[in-house]
Amino acid sequence: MLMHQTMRWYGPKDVVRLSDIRQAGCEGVVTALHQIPVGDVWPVEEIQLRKKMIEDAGMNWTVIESLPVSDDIKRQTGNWQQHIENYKTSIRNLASCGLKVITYNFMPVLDWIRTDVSYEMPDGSKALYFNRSQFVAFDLFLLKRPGADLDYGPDEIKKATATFASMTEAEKEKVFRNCLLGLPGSDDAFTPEQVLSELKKYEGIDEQKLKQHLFYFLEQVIPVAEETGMVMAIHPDDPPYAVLGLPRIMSTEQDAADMLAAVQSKANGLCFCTGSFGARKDNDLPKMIRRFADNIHFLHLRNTKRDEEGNFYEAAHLSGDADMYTLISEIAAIQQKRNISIPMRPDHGHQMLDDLDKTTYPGYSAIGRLKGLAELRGVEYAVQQSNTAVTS
Ligand code: DNO
Repeated sequence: MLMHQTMRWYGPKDVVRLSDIRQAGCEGVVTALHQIPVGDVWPVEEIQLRKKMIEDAGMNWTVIESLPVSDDIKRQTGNWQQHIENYKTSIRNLASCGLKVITYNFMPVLDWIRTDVSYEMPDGSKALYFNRSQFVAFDLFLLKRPGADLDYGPDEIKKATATFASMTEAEKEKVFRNCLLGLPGSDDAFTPEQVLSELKKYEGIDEQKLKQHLFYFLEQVIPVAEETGMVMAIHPDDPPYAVLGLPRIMSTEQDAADMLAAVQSKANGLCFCTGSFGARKDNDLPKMIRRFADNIHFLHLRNTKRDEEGNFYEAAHLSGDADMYTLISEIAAIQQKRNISIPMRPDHGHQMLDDLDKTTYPGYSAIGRLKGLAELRGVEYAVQQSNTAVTS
């Protein structure tokens, strides 16, 4: 039994077409109704419409990425109770259309963060990159977040000061823009004031409180998921630690264990992102896959290359710090034990070949992901064949 191979599709406006994804060998796509404001209900008609588009292209849609959780729910402010009710309705609507897995995250304000979305690799292809020192410089000198200096040690501040001094105005502007790409809700550029006001809304919410809010949310929605046959899959923090003074609570093995213990149900699960968890050296990925075997409902397979300074870039899928062969062998064992095919997608890909001239969502060009998928598929096939050889 092989993983269910998919790619993310951003909807009809995506430059990558459904036919491209199909030709890459995918059986399905994962997508979301990005046009619906966060917090609102996803109506059945719109879900059906999207589903038909995908089926007409010869693929299926079983995984949602993402049904977003509003910052109001994360903070328990404003319309949060209504948003939870709406979330439950959306789960019911999605289930009634035959969908199976809901991906979401509980990161405050920002989703993923990179300082560079076109980091040139030695062969001329481009990758996503997180430069720790540039990020600290962004926080201290571009955003000028009050109290930021208390979050970093003297060495780090010294290094960021030197980094900042060496940056041109154009570089500063680029880093500022890149760091805020994961700030959802608008295509317009954000001003430092706007960002600071979003951060301020989290004042008084520490890790423990944010965890309580996550657990409350799960207590509310997991019974609905159970009732309707849906499963929930939380995406880990990216990068996996606190940023900009915001708490982050899905970064480590312990975080995942706490969440699964808080609401015990098969429907309460993980989107196991090897790239996000893998950006931390202390996350033992094969061990985590074994430990959370029954609650992994979706896989993002990606590799990162870390250095001692806290920088990392997104390496090719089979390079980097994670041993993809071992990870896929662990996944194959879970699939066999659970007798299921877990949905996966090659997460991100390098911008390369003809895609260098196209503008796609950072990390989501067609050819780089196709290459990643082809490599991952090859590894899985080999793992499968050698397992069969051993058991026959
Ligand atoms: C980045 C993605 C994330 C992910 C969300 C899930 O490329 O992996 O944006 O979709 O965090 O809610």
